[in-house]
Amino acid sequence: GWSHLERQRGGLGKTGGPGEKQIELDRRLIGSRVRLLRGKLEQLRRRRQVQRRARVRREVLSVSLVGYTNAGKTTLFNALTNARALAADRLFATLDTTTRRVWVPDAGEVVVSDTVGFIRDLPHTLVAAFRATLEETVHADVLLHVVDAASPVREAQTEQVNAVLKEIGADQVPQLLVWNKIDRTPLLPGVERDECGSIRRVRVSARTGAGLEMLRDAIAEAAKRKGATRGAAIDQAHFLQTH
Ligand SMILES: Nc1nc2c(ncn2[C@@H]2O[C@H](COP(=O)(O)OP(=O)(O)OP(=O)(O)O)[C@@H](O)[C@H]2O)c(=O)[nH]1
Ligand SMILES: [Mg+2]
Repeated sequence: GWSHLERQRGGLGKTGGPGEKQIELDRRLIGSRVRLLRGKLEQLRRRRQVQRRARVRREVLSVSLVGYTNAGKTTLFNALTNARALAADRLFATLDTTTRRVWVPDAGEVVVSDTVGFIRDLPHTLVAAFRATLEETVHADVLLHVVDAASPVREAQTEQVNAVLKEIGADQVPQLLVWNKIDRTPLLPGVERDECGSIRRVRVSARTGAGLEMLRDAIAEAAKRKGATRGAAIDQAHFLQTH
């Protein structure tokens, strides 16, 4: 309340009148209140963000496009999501993460993110800025690692990207290799699986659209796997509660 106003009245001030003192005191009180509220609001905002992210992670598959710069991530992002993000034949055409929700048949809603490209020997000052934009990558359910299949150094670029992923702690996120730009190679669109039947690589052309249906199917498969894991986690929780 403002009862302190009464107590302060009576001319305690040596310089200036009592009113001036009072204004100063009020300012301090209001200042600390504002600081407290700001802190609380910030706390709430963070909590909301965390909850939203958890919700997003639980209910929809999140897919991040990663890869060497100029591999065609943004072109593929646009092709998959019907977005119109800037794709250009220059280094670092994309400087921040862009996210779109898309509906994939058999998978439901999927959140797809385009990210900045990786490059060899990135200047240290840039590394920090890039790390921040790539932070979300760590939380993705699946990484689509886009490779320029027409590049003579595609293997080295792939390794480079994997090294950066490891650096940012995203090397444990399930990865799907996407060999892009096959229109500039003799390669045909297709899906390659490992001994366990898991999809290892999809060959596509983001430009012509070749292989994109297979890529969508691959994403749907990943979504089903996530759903299965989620089901298992729920069973586990139920088991722990009732026994
Ligand atoms: N021929 C061919 N060119 C492609 C294909 N996909 C992308 N490109 C071209 O490759 C260049 C780079 O494409 P982007 O989509 O901007 O590449 P990015 O990986 O997003 O690049 P950064 O954002 O700089 O990391 C552009 O000129 C695209 O038109 C493809 O499938 N075939
Ligand atoms: Mg881009």
